[in-house]
Amino acid sequence: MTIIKTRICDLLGIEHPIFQGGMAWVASGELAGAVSEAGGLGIIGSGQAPAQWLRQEISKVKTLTKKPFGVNIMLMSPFVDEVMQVIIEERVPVITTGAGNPGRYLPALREIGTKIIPVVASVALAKRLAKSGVDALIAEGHESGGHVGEVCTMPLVPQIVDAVDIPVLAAGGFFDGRGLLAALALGAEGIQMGTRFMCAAECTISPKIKQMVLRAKERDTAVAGRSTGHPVRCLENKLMREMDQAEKNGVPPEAIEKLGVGKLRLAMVEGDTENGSVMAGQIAGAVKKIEPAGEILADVMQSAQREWKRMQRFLPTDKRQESLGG
Ligand code: TUI
Repeated sequence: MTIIKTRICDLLGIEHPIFQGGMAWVASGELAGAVSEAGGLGIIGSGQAPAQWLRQEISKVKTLTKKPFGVNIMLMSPFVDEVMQVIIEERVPVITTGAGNPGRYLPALREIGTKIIPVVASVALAKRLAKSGVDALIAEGHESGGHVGEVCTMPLVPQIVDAVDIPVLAAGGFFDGRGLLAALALGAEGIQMGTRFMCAAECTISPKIKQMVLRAKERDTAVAGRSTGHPVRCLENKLMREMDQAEKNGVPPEAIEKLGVGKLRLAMVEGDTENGSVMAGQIAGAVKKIEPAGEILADVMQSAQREWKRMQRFLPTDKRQESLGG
């Protein structure tokens, strides 16, 4: 059994330092429960869903596992206050946040002992949040799916690691144990994967979207909506071409924003691969099969072991330490 223990494992009481991204309209209780039960951190993506939906998904997770799990709060959601209320009532052990600054919610969460792990895309916000007492950070690079910052994972992670004292996880472009070891080498203490978990057997999205991810190559994503101030990375399709054309034609940002409304649900739930917003990261090209979440986690850990062993070849024989096992 491959063992990699970081401060994240101790902080949260999880076996492997691997988070499943809290993807809106993708990461339901079923997926989160399976990931947590297998030793990672499963995260429900609350997106723009109302509080009632979240309450139901939290109870689903609680039937699937007794282990820690998380909820992602999308800070642009109109329901963010009521979602926060549910998190407090249900005493959710871990929250991650995205698409904004969670500053004003920190005191209430700290009071109930919830671990707070914001997703950040810049050193400036990482520093500000570390000062305000969050437990860890996720540094998310431009390779990621969905709402993205400008800086790629490789330069972002070490700069955030150097700027703060709390544990940092890396997100954006991760798929297997090679990436996990690379993230550790950059100073991170774990990784978050989204795109690979879209193709987990327990993931409840439309099978048509899973097939689209399985067919995707490394150049098949693009970023749209830069003029709106919150660009999103998706697989190329008709909607993406329309948004691109609208931006080139100088259509005002509010109108471009409108083109995207309701389109994430249209893709993930209805399975509309052409008119929906198929948010996915550049690593989509590496995802080749649908498999249970537990097998994804096992594969990441086993491939980390293989890669660790391979890298030992760069050392003189008497300096080799070939096993990550315990
Ligand atoms: O949040 C994400 N990824 C997302 S959210 C989402 S749902 C959505 N739907 C329509 C439009 C926009 C989003 C899909 N994917 N990742 C975490 C993340 N947060 N990446 C970047 C950021 C971020 C960006 C700016 C965090 C903070 C920030 O600055 C806010 C501030 O006030 O400084």
